[in-house]
Amino acid sequence: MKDNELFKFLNDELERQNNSIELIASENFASKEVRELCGSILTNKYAEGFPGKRYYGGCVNIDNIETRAIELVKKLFNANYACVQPHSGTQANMIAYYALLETGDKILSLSLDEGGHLSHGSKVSFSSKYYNVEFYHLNAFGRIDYEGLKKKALEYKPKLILAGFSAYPFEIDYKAIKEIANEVNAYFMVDMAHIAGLIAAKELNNPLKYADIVTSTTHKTLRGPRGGIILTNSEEIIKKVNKACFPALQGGPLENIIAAKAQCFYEALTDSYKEYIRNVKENTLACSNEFTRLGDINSGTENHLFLLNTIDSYKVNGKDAQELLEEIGITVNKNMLPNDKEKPSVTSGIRIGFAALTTRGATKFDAINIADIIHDYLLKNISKEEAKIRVKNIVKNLKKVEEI
Ligand code: DSN
Repeated sequence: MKDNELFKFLNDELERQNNSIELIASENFASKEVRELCGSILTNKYAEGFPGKRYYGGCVNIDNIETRAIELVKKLFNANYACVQPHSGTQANMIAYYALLETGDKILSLSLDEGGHLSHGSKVSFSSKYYNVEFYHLNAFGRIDYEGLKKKALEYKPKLILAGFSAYPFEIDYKAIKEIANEVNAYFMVDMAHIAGLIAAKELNNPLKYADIVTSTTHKTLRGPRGGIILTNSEEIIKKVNKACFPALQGGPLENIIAAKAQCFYEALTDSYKEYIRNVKENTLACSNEFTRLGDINSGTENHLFLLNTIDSYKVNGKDAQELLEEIGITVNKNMLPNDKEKPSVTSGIRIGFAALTTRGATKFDAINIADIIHDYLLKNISKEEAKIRVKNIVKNLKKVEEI
């Protein structure tokens, strides 16, 4: 029997997704096949353990599914070993730390307000409670200060150096960080959650060449179900990771989600996915360039996202910009800028990404048009009504979310 109230909310959300311009850089629209597997009968099965070593009977099909996911993700990222059970990106990071570190060990990472992630040592996260975290910084151009990172590493002697960010628009020099990690005898970990799709499509460098351990989500640019993965080329590390995953930190794996992960890895190996990722990059760059042409201050981009400084461009803080844009059907998130003077709940800018909208077929002309609408509306050059009409004119040509 259906809870009609609940299903009404589901339909409302479908309508919201179909009728708005989704620019949150960490979101995407999963394929019908991914969604079908998420909602499949696989959710019925307990399968604590790993393929061939389960604590329950009846796991023959589940073993085939999880093995398929492992094989596909290894092929996609050219990795020797994979764990596909982490429930999310934060869980994947927790499992990676637990596998490699002791409580109180030192981590060197980039702080949240410079583009890092909560689970990389923010004071409100478990990561700063169980580990000693020190941060490296960006330079005046908003890029990683590798010299500063090296200085910090030599002074601080971390056991793990972490790269991979949630609001960093540029390529990362993995080789440089690995050399620093080697000098201080630290593990080198990369959280590639945001850029996994670009790496899969070979549009950004693959960290597996240098990192000891790589974590990711599967639902951002990778366009799969919500979930996490861990990759490594070291047999010793994968053994520790699997033990940390189960039984230390997680219970029964979500095999419906693992099947959907396998489907997303399968999709990401296709030529059409590679073309999609090239379009994501092209759209993101076109939008950022248009803001620059209009005189609006933004970070520029080499991947699927960029930061727009709304306070200096329009005298509107990030929180207000997010709210104003939501009123006209454009969804973004407020985001700290490097050296932001505002609190995380206010911020001086927004983060813009094109992974989701490109899945719906948006072109670089749409991306340019969107920059123009945001510019005109936040500068109050046009009314709310006019902005809404311009948004609708873009949305009406996009693919329906349920048809992806
Ligand atoms: N919340 C994600 C993001 O928006 O980047 C990271 O976990």
